[in-house]
Amino acid sequence: MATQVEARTYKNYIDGQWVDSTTGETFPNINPATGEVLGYFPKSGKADIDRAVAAAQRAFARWRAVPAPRRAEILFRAGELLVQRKEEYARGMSLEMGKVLKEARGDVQEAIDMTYFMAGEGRRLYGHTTPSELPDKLCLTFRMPIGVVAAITPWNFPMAIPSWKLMPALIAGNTVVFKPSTWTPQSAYNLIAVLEEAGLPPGVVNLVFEREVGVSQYLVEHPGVSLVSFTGSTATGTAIATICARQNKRYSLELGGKNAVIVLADADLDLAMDGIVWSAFGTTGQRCTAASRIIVERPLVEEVQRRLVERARALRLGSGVDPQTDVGPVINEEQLKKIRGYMDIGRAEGARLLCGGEIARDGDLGRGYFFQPTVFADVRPDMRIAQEEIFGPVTDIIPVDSPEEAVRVNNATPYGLVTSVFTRDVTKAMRAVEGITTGLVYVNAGTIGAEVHLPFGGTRNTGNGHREGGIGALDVFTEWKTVYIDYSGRLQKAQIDVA
Ligand code: UN1
Repeated sequence: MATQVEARTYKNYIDGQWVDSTTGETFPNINPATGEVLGYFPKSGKADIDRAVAAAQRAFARWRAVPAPRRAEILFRAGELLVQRKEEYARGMSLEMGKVLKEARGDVQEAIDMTYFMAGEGRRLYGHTTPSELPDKLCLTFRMPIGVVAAITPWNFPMAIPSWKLMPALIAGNTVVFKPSTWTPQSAYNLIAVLEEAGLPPGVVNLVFEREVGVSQYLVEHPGVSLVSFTGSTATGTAIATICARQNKRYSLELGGKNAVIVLADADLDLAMDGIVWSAFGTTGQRCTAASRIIVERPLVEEVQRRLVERARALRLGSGVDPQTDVGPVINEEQLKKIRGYMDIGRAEGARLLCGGEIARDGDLGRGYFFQPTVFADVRPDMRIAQEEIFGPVTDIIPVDSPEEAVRVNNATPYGLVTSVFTRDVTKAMRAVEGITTGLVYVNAGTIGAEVHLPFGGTRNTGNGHREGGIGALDVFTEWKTVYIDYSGRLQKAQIDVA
């Protein structure tokens, strides 16, 4: 029998020190597959936020003065440490979050990719030089850091999403107060431990765990915070935007999705089915990129339904660290209940449940939060199950009569993150790409699979128009300084001295 290791108690990281929270209280980190306690993390209060923000403010003056290529060296070292510890960190993530090990490795890999990518930016951070309208005058731009960034992140990508915020913030010379989801604190701890070990100076990144919404709100409202970067629900994002707007504070939001796979009548169905299964049930549907709508041209509807039910029923539920598992648990009881609630909503709206629909309780599954992979058929585009983000292993089949209708239905939700389209016809593919109004489009691939060096984000309620990833991420974490240098020796007036 395996010996039960006593769960360790972790600390906040403020001003380069691992410290207890001022409340003295902790919360347990729970394995959603088994209910086992993996560790205890501090419950922080407003005083901890004050200390973290003050440390970040002090560090800002020093950090912004470090040349960006030097800042990059620290990020490169952090990337190397993540490579060395990929397996250990992936396992820890799988235990606390539930995603299967190979996906947890992908999550750590995404953080590695982002760390190296942004480290590379340390020797670029390009601005512009451009001619002046006047002689003997030089015009150029520099990127400036903004100040203290509050990074508030969700549990579904416990290391990748924090890296999307921290790495561009840091390379640009900002300092950070990081408030990770309390459902996945271990991965946040691991990421910060690596940055510390890589040589990040005290105060540049501060990590505060908390469980009270009021404490997060206090961080958002804190006058010492200049930018809030948030990934999570649209409701919380809107609340953050409202606070920030009142304070004229910068904010960047990455919110929900109601993504679709479009299957046109000429699609390679074997390929499409692989894409659908991965996109609908990968990460137990808990991705903002998950495909919770399958929009199918009518001639293929019966066949897609039949194959999808067969594939969904064959998926093995279990702990993410078990190599036999295809689909892990959902994160917690609240999510489980929310997903369960959508079953009644879907049925009441007239959708037909083809498979799943229940909390899974067989054997050991009863110890955790498992939901059966679920497929609804006969779904109309305006049903709530086709409009609202469910964030679980649930997908809808929506029949349509033409590629044009498929694109119209795809675009008609409050969200706009990802669409994928399966077709063998390049003209149909390009027409769809043109007509689709989501921030990401895939042709002949699922809705999952964004790479860090390209812009990531969505239209409509999916965000506020910003993009993470790619060099565009730097636009969120920097402001432009435009400099005019006049070496004419006389006072030249733009727009006036035109003749
Ligand atoms: C998210 O679901 O919040 O493309 C991020 C993907 C991943 C990122 C997902 N690379 O699904």
